[in-house]
Amino acid sequence: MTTRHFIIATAGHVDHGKSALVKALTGIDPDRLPEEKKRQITIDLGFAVLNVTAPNGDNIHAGIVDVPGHEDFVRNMIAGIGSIDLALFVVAADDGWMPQSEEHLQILNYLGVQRAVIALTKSDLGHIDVVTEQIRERLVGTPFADSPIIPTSARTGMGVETLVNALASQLARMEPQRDIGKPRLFIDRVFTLRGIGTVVTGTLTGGSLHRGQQIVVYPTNLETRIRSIQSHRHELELVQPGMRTAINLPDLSVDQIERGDVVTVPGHGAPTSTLIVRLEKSPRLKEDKLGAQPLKNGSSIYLHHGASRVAARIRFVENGSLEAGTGKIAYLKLALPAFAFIGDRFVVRDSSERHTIAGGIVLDPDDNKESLASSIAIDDLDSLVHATVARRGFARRENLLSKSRFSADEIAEALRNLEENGGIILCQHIAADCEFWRRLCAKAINLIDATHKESPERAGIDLAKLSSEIRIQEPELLESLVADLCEGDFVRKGSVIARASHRPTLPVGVQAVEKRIREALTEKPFDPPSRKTIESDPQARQVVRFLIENGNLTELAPDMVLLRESFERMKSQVAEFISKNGPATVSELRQALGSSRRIMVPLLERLDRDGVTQRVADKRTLCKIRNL
Ligand SMILES: Nc1nc2c(ncn2[C@@H]2O[C@H](COP(=O)(O)OP(=O)(O)OP(=O)(O)O)[C@@H](O)[C@H]2O)c(=O)[nH]1
Ligand SMILES: [Mg+2]
Repeated sequence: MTTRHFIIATAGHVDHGKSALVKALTGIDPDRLPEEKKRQITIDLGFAVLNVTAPNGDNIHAGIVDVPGHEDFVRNMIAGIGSIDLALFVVAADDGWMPQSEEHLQILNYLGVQRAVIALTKSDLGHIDVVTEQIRERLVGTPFADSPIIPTSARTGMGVETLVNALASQLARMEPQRDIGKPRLFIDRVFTLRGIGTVVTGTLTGGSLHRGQQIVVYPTNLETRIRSIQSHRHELELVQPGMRTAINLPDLSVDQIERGDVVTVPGHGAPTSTLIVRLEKSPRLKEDKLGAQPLKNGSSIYLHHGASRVAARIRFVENGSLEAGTGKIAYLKLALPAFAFIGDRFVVRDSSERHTIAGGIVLDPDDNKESLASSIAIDDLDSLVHATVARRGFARRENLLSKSRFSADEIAEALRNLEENGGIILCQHIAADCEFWRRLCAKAINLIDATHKESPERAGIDLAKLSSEIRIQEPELLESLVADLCEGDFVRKGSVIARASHRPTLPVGVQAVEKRIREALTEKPFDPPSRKTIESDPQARQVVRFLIENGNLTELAPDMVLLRESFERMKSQVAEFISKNGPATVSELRQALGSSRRIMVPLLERLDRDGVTQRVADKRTLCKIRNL
């Protein structure tokens, strides 16, 4: 027998009997604050748990979040319903549809809640038929249009069992929240327990968390370890998506964390302060109602995302304002960074926090201007992946769409699909749009060929030059490009890439220059003139470089070159001298070889590096194992 986890949240106007109903369902009074008891009103979120058996025999474990209905506490209400599966929508039979019935319904719609069970509470006080009809009418056109409406009374117990069955049959038809390996716990409570320390609670989504796990709290970026985990007071090793979760973070103090912060695991990107979103204003907002006025460009608002509430400013991509019943793409500039994923839904309230004025969905939490150009199909993973890769032509595979509601495996599979269909190419750490890649390769090939033509004496083009010429800034992109070219007709030699068929040759007509250089270096082979002297003109410079690249000359220092034979001879003479006479100074070796200090110092340094000689005080000895 399996246990499936879900989260239910209440919703509905103040005093309509939400908390009393939760108590009737679960035996738990969700109003826990003294102030709530005194005023007989819910102020902040309350919690309870309901275990039911699905028609197929499965255990269903439902965490219940009881929200306040009073208009002053809508902010708390939204914090509680960020990641719920089912709404327990409450309307009192003696009062009917009221302003927060409407506001809560719109909030649930903005957040994309698809299922509800409607409880017609206080049915002992009458008007069941009239109010049922009124509710049906109000639900037309919403996802709850066909939701069951169950008359209940917390006072007499009427309908409570029917309600439990209705909740069970709704949940039985639902899939538990997905585990995509990207846990996010939007913190809705922070407190400290004596002897235990800081505890945070929230509804877990996106992935599991386990005891001892390394986590990070955003936006503060505090890293710590989970000491212990509870769900509804039970100590657990592991919590899964869709579970009410309390975790003990003893290394953090309560004042380092607040409601709205997010617990997640490192490696899935960072919070950001500009979101690209699609804003929607409910068609239900009638002109005569407050909060119905068109939302103006530049408005200051409050964004409710997860359990957080953050001040933000709206900038529409195309000017104008947002009318009820329409949607628009906008930037949201946040006062504090949010850890939002593509596809996250949110609610917008006005700056005085009196009205819910809009809602929406995150299209791009990373403020890529290119995201605005196309209409982004964020629910279709293949299109989303292709659009993300095509945006800049390429993307690193590793962190592609890390802030999305898809798992790393699903994203990798989408990449493979797209590669098979010829939409993108995958090369090492990079995924690239085919057209972009074709052009990039063509540019690189042109450049390599041009270099071979202009400088046939050179081994090829330096990779640093190649990347700056074709404006590649990311080392991974260059690596992948080189790897791809080298699969074909190109080879990499150290920091140079060339056509495999390329053989460096000096241009005809410079043989005389080469001869002159060789003569200059042969005259006094162990004490040749400086490179500057030899490279008297551009042609000579070209020849010297060619001879170095082809191993005919040895570069001792930037301004010092020797014929390779001279270098080899000097090396063996140094070794011979020391083995015959013991450790020798620079000056002794200089005299013995008939060289100069100018040459001898860099020569010996080179021999030290090559493991031939070793410096001991001011003398050179031979290395035990010599690289002769
Ligand atoms: N007659 C009758 N009274 C009820 C019933 N359910 C709740 N009440 C009463 O209605 C009042 C409000 O109930 P609550 O459960 O606190 O209402 P609420 O919706 O949680 O209120 P807020 O959380 O403040 O929005 C209390 O005095 C309850 O005793 C019911 O089924 N019948
Ligand atoms: Mg209440």
